[in-house]
Amino acid sequence: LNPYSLSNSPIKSDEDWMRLALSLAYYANGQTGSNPSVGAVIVKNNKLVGMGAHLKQGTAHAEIHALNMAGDNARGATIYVTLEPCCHTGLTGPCTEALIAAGITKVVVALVDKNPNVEGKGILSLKEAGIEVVVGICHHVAQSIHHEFFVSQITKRSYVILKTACSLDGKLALDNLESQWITNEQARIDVHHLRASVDAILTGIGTVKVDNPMLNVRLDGNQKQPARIVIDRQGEIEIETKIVQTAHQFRTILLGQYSAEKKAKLINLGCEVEPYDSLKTIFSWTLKQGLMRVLIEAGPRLVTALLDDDLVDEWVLYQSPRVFGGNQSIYQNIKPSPLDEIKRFEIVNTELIGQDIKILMRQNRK
Ligand code: AOF
Ligand code: ZN
Repeated sequence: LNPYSLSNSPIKSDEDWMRLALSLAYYANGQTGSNPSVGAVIVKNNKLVGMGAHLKQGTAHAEIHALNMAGDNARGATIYVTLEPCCHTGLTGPCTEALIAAGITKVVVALVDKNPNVEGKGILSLKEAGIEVVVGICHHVAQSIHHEFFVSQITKRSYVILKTACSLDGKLALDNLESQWITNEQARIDVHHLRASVDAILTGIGTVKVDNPMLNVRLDGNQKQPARIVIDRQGEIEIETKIVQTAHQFRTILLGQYSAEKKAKLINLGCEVEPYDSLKTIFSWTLKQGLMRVLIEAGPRLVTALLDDDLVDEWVLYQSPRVFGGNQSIYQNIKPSPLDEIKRFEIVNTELIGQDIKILMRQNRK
């Protein structure tokens, strides 16, 4: 959802300025680890005097960049921010104090921050300093840009995106495992765009054994590669697999128990080795690692376990209009639900990619 739209009036409204802040946030989305890619714009006498975006976790927040650009012009000016300014010290200091010190007189915010360290307290401290605060301008667009951040603040773990590709009858392959590709070439390119938008891709040892995948992004001009995570509880991964052999090139995390000798070999090849505890703990660990969006590309066992544990926040389903027959289902036996607890996703978008259908779905977590 690109918020950018041109205003044709020389007198800009609060919505116009907020849309500019949202554009900055939109274009920095996906590069800020577990932080939101906040955008900020400073305006004085209907003139743009400063702007900024949070570009990378651990570096300055959007407001600070905008204040630095505005300099003395910040005194008596209005700032438009896509998210409530923070009032705590995390990896950086509180933005509220910087805004107060710079003499900002009005703060327009799209959304209240869901981070429990902030959540309304930023707005309160601005008001206490005599600053006028307006909340809720363009909040729908802001919600969509900061969606993954908000969900991860509620669940206290990474935002989990499940990707599945199957035939009409829910199969991932023919019984003789002959068809390597379920979906068409265009849909496969689409998956690379999906990969490029996440911080990590997680799979199970079963998939590594069967497919020997690279799990990287193969698109022209792509700079950012997601980390690759393999659940390998019994420490079975073979040294010769592509994932291990390319661990120096792409961040690779193996979760499992290994003999001291094998562990040393894996680390020497560039792998990180961590113990496996449970699916839930993996995703709280990944969030702490700054891996906010985790994409799951895995086989029936892991897919089923994720659904059973209600860990799927978003589901991207590619379906080919062919009937494979046989037994290679993309699920195992998912736990039966009582009628009133049936898991339900909201369809956000459907798209025809060649002759495959792509359905984007989300859980409604509030
Ligand atoms: C803002 N402006 O541009 C961002 C905010 O560890 P820190 O210091 O970077 O703080 C991260 C938290 O700050 C993050 O969880 C969220 O609540 C807020 N992000 N706040 O005022 C910004 N990126
Ligand atoms: Zn801040």
